This record gives sequence, C-alpha cells and structure tokens, in this order.
Amino acid sequence: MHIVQPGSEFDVLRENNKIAHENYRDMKAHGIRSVDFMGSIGAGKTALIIEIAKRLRAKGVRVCAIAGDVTGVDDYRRFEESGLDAFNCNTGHECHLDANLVRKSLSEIDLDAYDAVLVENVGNLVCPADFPLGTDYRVVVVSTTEGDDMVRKHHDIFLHSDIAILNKMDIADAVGVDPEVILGDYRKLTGGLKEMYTCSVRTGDGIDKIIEALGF
Ligand SMILES: Nc1nc2c(ncn2[C@@H]2O[C@H](COP(=O)(O)OP(=O)(O)OP(=O)(O)O)[C@@H](O)[C@H]2O)c(=O)[nH]1
Ligand SMILES: [Mg+2]
Repeated sequence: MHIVQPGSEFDVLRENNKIAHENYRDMKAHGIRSVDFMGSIGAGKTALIIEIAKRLRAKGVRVCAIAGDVTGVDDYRRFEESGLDAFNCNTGHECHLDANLVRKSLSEIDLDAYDAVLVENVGNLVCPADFPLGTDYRVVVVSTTEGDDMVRKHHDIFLHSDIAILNKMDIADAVGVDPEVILGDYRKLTGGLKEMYTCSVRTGDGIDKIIEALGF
C-alpha cells in the first residue's frame, strides 16, 4: 500500500516557491529581465544562450549567464569563452536547479551591472518543471535529434513553461524527424493557444523571433 507522508514534498516545493519570489523581487528591483532555459540534454541550451546573448549585447543589453550543471565547468567556460559574463552553479547530485541555488548565484552577481540574467538549467525534461527559479520567463528547449515524441512524453515541462523551442531545424531531414509532428503535438497539448518556436542555432534562423518573444 502506498502511504502519502504528509508534508515533505509539498514543504520542499512551497519553500522553493517562496525563495523564487524573493529572486524575482530582487531581480525586478534592479530592473533585470531573466529567463530560465530548461530542456533536454544536448538540445542546444548553451549554444542558444550564447547566440541570444551575442545579439542582446549588440543591442546594448548588459547580459550575464548562470551555468547550471550537476558537476564541472564546461558550459561556464563556453559562456566565458564567447565573451559572456558567467557564474557557475553546480547542483552536486540534483537533476535540476532550485530557487535557493539560484539565490546563491545571484548573491555573487552585481545586479546593478546587468539588464538580463539568462539561466541554463540542468539538461532534464522532468525535474526542472517543478522548481520555478523566479525568472520572468521559463523556456523549454528540445531539438529534432531527440525524435518526434518529446512533447507527448513530457507534458509537465511544456505546460509549465511560457515558451517552447524546437532547435536544430537544420538537421531535421538528416535525422528523419518531421518537425510538424512535434509542432502539432504542442498545439494539441496547449489547446491551440500557443505556437512552438523553431530555430537553428547553427544557421541563426528563428533566433530573433525568440528574442522578441522574450520581450527584449
Ligand atoms: N546541427 C546543429 N547542432 C546544434 C545546434 N544547436 C546546438 N548544436 C550542437 O548540439 C550539441 C549540444 O549543444 P549544447 O548547447 O551543448 O546543448 P545543451 O542543451 O547545452 O547540453 P547540456 O548542457 O549537456 O544539457 C553541440 O555540439 C552543439 O554545437 C543546431 O541548431 N544545429
Ligand atoms: Mg549546456
């Protein structure tokens, strides 16, 4: 018999949401627009953030990134090497960032020095959905190389995000995936109310539309 223990899980989520509100309040107090990029492993989150940041910097937006990973500094280094100010945030064991980890990263950042904070979450289409970080936007990124069933298999993250992106359109044919299937699943899931954005970080197609959707 499965016995639900009162408390625990709900307490963790409630505490996360409380801290997320504090993150939101602090970033807003400094005029910062923030985005949480969730999505599958290898979907192109780091590549997309680097490209978006490059275009934002060209418009004069002062931007930094938080690199969320279980261990290591790979994405942090890629951000820095691209000329983007970055802050590394390792979860240790957890498969998602939480509001408290982001709070610690924010305490390292001079919030007056930036207009935008782009957060890369840990590659995972399940756990990050339950943990808002206090950003203005929650984005989910998948790519054509993961097959055409991502939306059907992962309702929660698509329903918990404000913007959904299908990346690697340039190799959809090569991997035998019909993007229309994924876009149709998303339309069905969201009752036809929302369109999924398509892009290719490799060719640059679709990136400006995403930047516009994020309100920059
Ligand atoms: N062909 C093609 N490759 C891409 C595109 N975007 C990213 N890639 C490649 O896909 C691989 C994974 O990209 P990343 O940006 O590291 O993906 P990620 O989502 O940050 O991965 P994790 O942080 O490990 O979850 C890299 O080799 C990228 O160069 C794209 O639009 N087209
Ligand atoms: Mg990455």
